[in-house]
Amino acid sequence: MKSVLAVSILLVAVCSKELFVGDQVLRVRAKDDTQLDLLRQLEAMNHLQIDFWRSPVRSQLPVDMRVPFNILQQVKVLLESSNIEYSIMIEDVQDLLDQEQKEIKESKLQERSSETFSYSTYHTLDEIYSWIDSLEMEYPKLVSKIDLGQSYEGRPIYVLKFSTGGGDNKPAIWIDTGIHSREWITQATGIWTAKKIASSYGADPSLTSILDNLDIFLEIVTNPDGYAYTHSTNRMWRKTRSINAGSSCVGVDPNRNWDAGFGGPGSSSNPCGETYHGSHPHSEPEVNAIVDFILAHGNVKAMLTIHSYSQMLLFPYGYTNNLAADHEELNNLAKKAADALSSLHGTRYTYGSTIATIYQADGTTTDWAYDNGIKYSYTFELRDTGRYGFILPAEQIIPTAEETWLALMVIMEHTRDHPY
Ligand code: BHK
Ligand code: ZN
Repeated sequence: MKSVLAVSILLVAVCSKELFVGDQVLRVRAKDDTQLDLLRQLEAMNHLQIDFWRSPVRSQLPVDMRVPFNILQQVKVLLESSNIEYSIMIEDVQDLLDQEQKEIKESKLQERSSETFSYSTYHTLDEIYSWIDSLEMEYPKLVSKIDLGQSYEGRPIYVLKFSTGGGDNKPAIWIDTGIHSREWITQATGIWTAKKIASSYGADPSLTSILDNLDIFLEIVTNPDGYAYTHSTNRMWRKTRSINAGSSCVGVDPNRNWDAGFGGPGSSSNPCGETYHGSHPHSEPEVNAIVDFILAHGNVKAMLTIHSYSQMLLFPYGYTNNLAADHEELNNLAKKAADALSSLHGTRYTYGSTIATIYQADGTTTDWAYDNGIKYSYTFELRDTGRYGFILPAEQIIPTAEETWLALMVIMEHTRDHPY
């Protein structure tokens, strides 16, 4: 009996998941700078554990905050007494997560009985990694898996290469999903997109001509440690899982860790912050692996990094108000891509430079790519605009991936037709 007890205590210690019972996501609108300042102060109080899904940056933009149950009443009283308007976007975060898990279990049963892989459910890291192997086996002439090295915790980092041959330095398009681990719709979209690319070659004339001229690299799980952690322990984990010297807070924001305006005001210097930039540029092995790969490749023409949520298409710059030299072209292409995307299900995207459209953000993927000569450099923020936020129901995976594909195709076609 004693050992049974010991084992169960151990299991609880090892496997216990963070619960979000009674947590709510509040949508807040600051009417002026005073109200904005108050929200900013709340964000700076890391110990409160308020999770800002969308940060307070300017008074017009909505702020989404997941407020832990234990301080919910105080936060509401504070907002009300400061005349700050809010609405409840998610009544109970844990309810949504329970539904998500229930749906995953049901899909697993389905997958087992039909011996098929479901594109309309969320998968674990191990499932994605075995699926990658099966894709490579199904399309051996077109698809190969590249090992980019190891994550901080020692997990392999894989990139899929789609190539019709022509040497190692054929012009290329880079796509990554899941650099922020909790943005589950993005890894799921990455899986669907990989299958779409593989199955469209020779069937879809436009994709065929893209692949005849360019290689495509697709990294589906760009933050494997974080992704594993969202399944095992904390569904809301965004950052990497590296240990920070001198702090008990874990992780670096991999979208603030790039060597482009690194460490400026559009990132946090506090290891406990959700936008912590890390100790130095490319400190995170997950970022450094991509940097090394892309610089060694030397002929990447487009870099598309996929996040959620907000329904936006963003391009440089994030770290400066200076317009990119190619601002006009990037803006026109963004409009074309957003129009194509909305043509399928009516999903509306806003687009523009990062700093003008959301906020100053330093050390981002998109700015690094652009400053390193990759002209077609975009960040996607997929569905939705906050109804479900990071907990997007799985029934939206395929519609999201389908509409995103139309925008990706517009950008890839333009890249093909505008060699530089
Ligand atoms: C997008 C593009 C470039 C810089 C920042 C962003 C917003 C993104 C972020 O890194 O803060 C928001 C986010 O993850 C949620 O997807
Ligand atoms: Zn993100």
